Amino acid sequence: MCSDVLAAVAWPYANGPRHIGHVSGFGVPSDVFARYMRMAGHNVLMVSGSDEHGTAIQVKADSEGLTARECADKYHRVIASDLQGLGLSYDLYTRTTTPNHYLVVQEMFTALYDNGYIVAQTQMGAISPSTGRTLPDRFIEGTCPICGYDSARGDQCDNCGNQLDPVDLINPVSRINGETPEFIETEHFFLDLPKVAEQLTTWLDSREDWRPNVLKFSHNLLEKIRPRAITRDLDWGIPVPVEGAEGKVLYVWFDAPIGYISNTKELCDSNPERFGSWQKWWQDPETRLVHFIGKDNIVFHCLIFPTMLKAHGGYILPDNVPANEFLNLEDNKISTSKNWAVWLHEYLRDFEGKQDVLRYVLTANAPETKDNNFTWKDFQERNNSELVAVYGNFVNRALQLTKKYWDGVVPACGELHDVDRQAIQEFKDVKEKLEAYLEAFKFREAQKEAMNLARIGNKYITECEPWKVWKTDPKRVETILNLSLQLVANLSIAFEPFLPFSSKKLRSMINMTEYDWSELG
Ligand code: B3M
Ligand code: ZN
Repeated sequence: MCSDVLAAVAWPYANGPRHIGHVSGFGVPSDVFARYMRMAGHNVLMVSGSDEHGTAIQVKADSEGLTARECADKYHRVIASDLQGLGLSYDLYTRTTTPNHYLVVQEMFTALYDNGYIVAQTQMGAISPSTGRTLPDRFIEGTCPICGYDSARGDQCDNCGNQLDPVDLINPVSRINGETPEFIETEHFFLDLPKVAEQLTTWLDSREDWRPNVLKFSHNLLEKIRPRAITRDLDWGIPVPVEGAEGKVLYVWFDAPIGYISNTKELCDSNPERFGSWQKWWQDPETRLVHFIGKDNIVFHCLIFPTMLKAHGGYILPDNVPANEFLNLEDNKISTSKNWAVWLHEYLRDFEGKQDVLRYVLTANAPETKDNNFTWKDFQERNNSELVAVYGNFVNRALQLTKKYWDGVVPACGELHDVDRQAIQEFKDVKEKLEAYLEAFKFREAQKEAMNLARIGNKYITECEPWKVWKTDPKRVETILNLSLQLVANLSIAFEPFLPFSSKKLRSMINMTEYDWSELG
């Protein structure tokens, strides 16, 4: 049955280029899913954009001597072009600095405020004793009181994922000049998360097909949920639409997830005939909303944003949030500050035309259930012994043999032998597994099955030995090559979600125009 599927993919901060850790967490899996769903006949929107507010951008801008806006402009361009370069098939990749986004966010705030889910409260905020500047979120760092991680931030610990307040940090220091902040009472607007907690618990309890680690993490956080400040004393951000709140902006994590809605609105308003109304995507209970994120974003997508959607009323909640764990590089944590990363723009420059190899390796090592590792040795091995020796070899054999014996024309299929029937049956079994894995967000396993199709093809050609049969029974070779070429066509379909560049090439080699998933088999 055809359904509406909204793939809502995490919005990268426009504070620098992206690395393989990011694209393994949210990028490649979201694209595998969206491409598969489109081919399976669903109505798919894949939306995202650059996250341009917040202290992540301000800190970077300060370090480069830019304004926050200049910094956001600069990295939005880099990120958008890199993600597109890797073949991520967004319907719209926008940004959070558009007037449309400001409007949608302010409307959401006002609705939540009017509905009684936003309340004013005082909290202890950090300020710099030497400059008087406020030091929210990423402007201060310290030791996490929960897990002991020494680079926890004023709003969240990236190691254990817990939400923090600046005053919670042990040994807090300013990232601007290393001084110890002072704490003063400040008034802010808080999102009343406990008010919706019971509903969220019931909702999470009903999500039996979610990844266990995502559910466990969300339930744990929900147990200790408290109101969270959603405004900041900063000048970079979306102004708080309340009289008397001049000088305050909305917390970046309040505005960014609303980007999923404002993006959809921008897209639908630009072409309603093609995309329909934005309400259809957000207010119809039949729509499947799926978020693709890294595990450090779970709290925002499984608790805070759903709270906002509930508090507003009329919106659907995510159908699934298949969050990924982290990817390490050569057994060490990827680190921007230590420049320990494979940067996407460098990969795309140094391995021109080899996007699919990176996509393949990232899916093969996807951190779906636990942290995983990227190594260059593994990259080389998977390229040589899987992509070249299995996939490439099979395609090459099937096409070369057809060229040799039939001058490149697809021969007719004659009577089937046992070996043919067996290959067809094996193929069907693998196809079923492949689909089941894709539906269940198990992309590593799915990709393994797609590669098994090429293995079936290699085994089939080796067993049939068309080069020997040719001498005695050329008619039989027609059938062997016909089936081999059908397998090649199927490979191009099965691999389209994973290796879209190669699949396209393959299609042009065999002159194939249709490539719906229903053609597979
Ligand atoms: N920009 C966090 C991150 O890049 C954040 C995601 C927003 S999703 C709405 O990790
Ligand atoms: Zn922690």
